[in-house]
Amino acid sequence: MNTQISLIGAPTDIGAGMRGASMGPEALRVAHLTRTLESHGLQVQDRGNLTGPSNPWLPPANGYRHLDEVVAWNQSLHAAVYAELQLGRLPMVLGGDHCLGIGSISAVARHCRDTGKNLRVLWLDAHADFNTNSLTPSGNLHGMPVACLCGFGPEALIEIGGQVPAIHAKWVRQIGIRSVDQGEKRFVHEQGLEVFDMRFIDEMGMRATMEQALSGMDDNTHLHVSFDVDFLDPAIAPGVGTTVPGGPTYREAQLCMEMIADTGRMASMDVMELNPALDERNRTAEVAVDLIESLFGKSTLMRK
Ligand code: 4U7
Ligand code: MN
Ligand code: MN
Ligand code: MN
Repeated sequence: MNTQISLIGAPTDIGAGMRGASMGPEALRVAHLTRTLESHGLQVQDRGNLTGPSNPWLPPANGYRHLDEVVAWNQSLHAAVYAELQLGRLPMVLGGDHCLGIGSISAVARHCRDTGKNLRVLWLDAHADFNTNSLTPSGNLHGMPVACLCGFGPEALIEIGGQVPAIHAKWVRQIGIRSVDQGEKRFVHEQGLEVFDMRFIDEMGMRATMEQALSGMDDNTHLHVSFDVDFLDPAIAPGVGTTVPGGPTYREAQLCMEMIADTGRMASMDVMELNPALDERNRTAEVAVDLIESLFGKSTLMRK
């Protein structure tokens, strides 16, 4: 795995239904993200925070809240992530709400086209994030990034990566899903997204789930992990705006991250939706850093 990590802060809650995810990047830093990664021999460059429009807190227009502002943040993030990939580094986006997955993953997809890599996206989330302006119950764009990346969304967002669609549904594996809206559910099936929902994890266990979700990759695969912190059970991760009960436990989440690390194929990632305004003494940020540590190969005993 690439040991050169670039942290990119994207401090905005422009796509969310609740304010506060804009403080996510700093909370992860306060939870010692850099020092923790460095303790595992990784070389970390913190690129600081991107800037962009503030949150005007307006109602939806044409089914989208804050579309222009969401476009601006994602264009800027796209450029930042793409630049790090071109430098041969592993970009780690510190969100920020999950609408930023559009800028991040469109950059990864563009880089994969440049280099002839096969892209695999692991979407760790309680939600499918596959709404469109006609399906969304909220107008919040953090519920639409996967659809936008697959080419369903407003022109200004779907074309950020220079090619529409930026990715194909069959490149995506979603894990931990337990809250999908009615119309969104139908659309997920129609488009053939591969979803390992909580029912699947309950029945098969995290090990078999991850074996399936990670199967079919090879030396030419670029693995992108988009980690929405609300993937985790609220008992261990209360600091998110959209908690859904019944998520992975601490041990299940650790195993999930360890199995991703074992592939050695992760080449970019996002940490999204952490909301320090709703957290308890930064404990959700600390759990997130713990899990990120496992994603980079920390395990209890030496395995190599
Ligand atoms: B997140 C929701 F209606 N589906 O679209 C919506 F339940 O990035 C929630 O996964 C979206 O946290 C959650 O507003 C987006 C809602
Ligand atoms: Mn999400
Ligand atoms: Mn979510
Ligand atoms: Mn959320």
